[in-house]
Amino acid sequence: PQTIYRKDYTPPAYWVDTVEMGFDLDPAETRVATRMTMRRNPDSRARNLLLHGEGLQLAQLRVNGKALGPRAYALGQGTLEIFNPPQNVVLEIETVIKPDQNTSLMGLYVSNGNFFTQCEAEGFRKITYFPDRPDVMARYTVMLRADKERYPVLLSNGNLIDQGDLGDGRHYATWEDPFKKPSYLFALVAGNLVCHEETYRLQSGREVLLQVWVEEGNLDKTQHAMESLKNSIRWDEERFGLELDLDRFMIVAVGDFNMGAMENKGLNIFNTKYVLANPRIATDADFANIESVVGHEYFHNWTGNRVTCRDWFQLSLKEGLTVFRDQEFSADMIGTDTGRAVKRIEDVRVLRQAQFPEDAGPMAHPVRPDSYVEINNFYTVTIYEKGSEVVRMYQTLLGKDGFRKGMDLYFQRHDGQAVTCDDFRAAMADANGRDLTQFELWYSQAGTPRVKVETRYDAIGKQYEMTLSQSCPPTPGEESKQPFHIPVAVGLLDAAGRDIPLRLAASGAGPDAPTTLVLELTRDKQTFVFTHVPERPVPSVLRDFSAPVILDIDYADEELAFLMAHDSDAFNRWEAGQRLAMRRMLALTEQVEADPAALQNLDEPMLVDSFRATLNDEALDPAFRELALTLPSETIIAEQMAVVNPQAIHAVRRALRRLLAQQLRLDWRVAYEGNRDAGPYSPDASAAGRRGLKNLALGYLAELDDTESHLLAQSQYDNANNMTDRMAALAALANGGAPGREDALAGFYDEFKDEALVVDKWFTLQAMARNTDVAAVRALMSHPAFTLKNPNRARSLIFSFCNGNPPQFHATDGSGYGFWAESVIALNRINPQVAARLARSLDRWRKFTPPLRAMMQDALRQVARSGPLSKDVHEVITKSLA
Ligand code: LEU
Repeated sequence: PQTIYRKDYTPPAYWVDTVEMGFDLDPAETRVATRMTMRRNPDSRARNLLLHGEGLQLAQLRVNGKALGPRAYALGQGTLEIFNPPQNVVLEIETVIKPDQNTSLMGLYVSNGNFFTQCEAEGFRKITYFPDRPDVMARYTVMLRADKERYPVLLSNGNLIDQGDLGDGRHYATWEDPFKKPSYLFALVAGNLVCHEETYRLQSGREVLLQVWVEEGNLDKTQHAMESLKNSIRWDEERFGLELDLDRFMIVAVGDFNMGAMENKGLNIFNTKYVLANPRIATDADFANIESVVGHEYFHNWTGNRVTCRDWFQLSLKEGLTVFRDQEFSADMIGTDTGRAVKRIEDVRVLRQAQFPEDAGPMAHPVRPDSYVEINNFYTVTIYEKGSEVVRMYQTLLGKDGFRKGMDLYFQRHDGQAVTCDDFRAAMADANGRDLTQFELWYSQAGTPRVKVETRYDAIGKQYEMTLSQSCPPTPGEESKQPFHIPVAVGLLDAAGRDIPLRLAASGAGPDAPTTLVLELTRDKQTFVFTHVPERPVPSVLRDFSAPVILDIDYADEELAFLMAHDSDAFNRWEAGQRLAMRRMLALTEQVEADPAALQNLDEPMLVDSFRATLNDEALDPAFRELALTLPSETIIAEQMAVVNPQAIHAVRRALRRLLAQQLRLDWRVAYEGNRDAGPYSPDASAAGRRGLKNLALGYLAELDDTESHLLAQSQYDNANNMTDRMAALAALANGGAPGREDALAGFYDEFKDEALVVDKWFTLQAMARNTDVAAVRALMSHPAFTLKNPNRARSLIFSFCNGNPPQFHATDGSGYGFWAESVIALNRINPQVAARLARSLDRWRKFTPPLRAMMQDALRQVARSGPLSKDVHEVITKSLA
């Protein structure tokens, strides 16, 4: 497979102005007739017209009305090249495709008898030959023809301009998208669907039609998605002055989908997981995810669709920015300060859990990559979540108003264009009169920077010096790094825990000194001097996680406990507790590795006391307490270690959880009882926070695996009026030896066997349960409800096991790795994109203890040798082994 480089970008030889398409939809054989008007691009030196196409049968090819002779064009590997066409071209192409054999779920495919498309990044080429690149933008008119009874609903982008009967039991619908768009935003849906529709009045007074389309029987699960959509529309008007530009906006849910959702113009297509919800089937986390994904796709309408990417190296231009927007949206929906902090903590947890490891592993890449083999492999946490952090740093550096000015200028300059990350940065810089040249390194250098903090207090001069230095480890292809432009938000606490007003030596002392200052670290090492500091302070550094870096700072245990109790920055309060717990867990892991009996008389008074204080602090939001009382995950602990022994990490974390359960038993009980809600279910943040804390308490108590905890879990399971409480209770039962375990699992399946998303949960819960080993996973794979073909189902069992059950996946006999290799190989034949995601579960193999490392390497080699691999899997495995 060929590597594509960013530096090789050249503009297309031809622009496309209009595209007219006619689909004769049939699952076995669909005919696609396409007519495009094209004109030569004066800025290109290429003579030939290059189109992309994959897996197509070419039935017709005409240029300006004339069929092309065999020497006028060439069909290559995934391409169709037309030699020396005239200045203006009307290209007519007819292709034949087989949607019901398409298991890749890219291009046109069938799911449960209905037709759907997925074209980002390069799926349109599986429908017809086309210059399938995001800088080619055209106006589309699409006519769908299909059997009326089987496919009563026919949808595409934009506005419905015509529909009617074709007489022969078939009907048609014609859609016109008034906006020009790249091919990756094309979509069609055809089938037997029903919709929840509402009209909505925009701030301007214009009325728009909103629709959420689902399969029959799911209408009672659409309310939350609809509310989320209306909230998104309002939020984008208020926060960014961006209005919905269409008269109709549709969301369609599909059960077979590779990713979360897709922002096709006016016709968003969603994984059912991010649409369908009611209290019976969805958890608080599902409700929150739906809100954020609906927001994400809606916000793409401006950041992605109206202004799109010049090429796929710029993917983060739209994704990082849109994740930032959806994160801000979710935070604003909660509204309170702690609510915002809770959201921030959750987002940072994701970053540390998934992106930091990626940035330190074989697939590390910059937010704007320089090369790729398969673009699908670059829909990563780096592009999305780190990309969002990069966008957030503009806001931290420029302020909320400055950021808004930058956004306004970005749209003023680039509406209707396909642009680059540099264009975005230029808009931010120019709108604020700032030089953001060095900031570019966040886009071009991979790896997580480390920032080291050293301090000195001068009691006589009342000065406090803070020296910040930065470094960044090498990543594949980048040996040494230049210093980043890092915003470091800092506060100083006095002995009573109050914020000290901050004055920097360089700037004159104003009357109202702020209590948080953003220091700009731009060199390897810089010293900042605070004046008028009356006593030796405790520093609170990187408040609200102001940059995606690892902070090295030497705190005494007492200082961490102090920050946990007093920091006015809720993020750093949480962070202090995590640091304290991490420090203890790393020390204990080392001890266990030296002496397996080390955990026998475990006593951790400092940690237990600080947890008790947090747990019982009624002034703290329950949602915040839940996060503060959750120990860092095994993956996050592993990332801190030079050599990873998953069994030791698991043993330590588990022992600490048991210890906290034993020593705080009554406190957990009180928290459990105190956060029970009798009334009807509501997914709002405050109710969800109470449930979260209550269920955390249940989880800790379940560590005791005694009759009392079994009864508690069983009674919650039996009496729950919502899925959040049911799942928490079922997990508590499934992880231990409760007598009701098997009955509960069987009963749960029986009750929900017709709800695919709940069956997914059932598989996931078992995949992650403590005693589920590879043999148990294999047994679950032979359950009639299991299939590799449905991505959600494959993820629910296989991914959950490989990524979410470290002690079993890393079983010392290597069985987990053998299972992983088989699964990657099997999925590779069905769905390369999904297979390549799973292939990444061994990314960090070099970090493990030598026996595991060797077995992981074998498993990787086994996949490498297994026969023809998709580009997707090949790239991941090759880079892993390199
Ligand atoms: N653009 C989509 C998103 O919103 C991803 C696509 C590949 C389905 O993240």
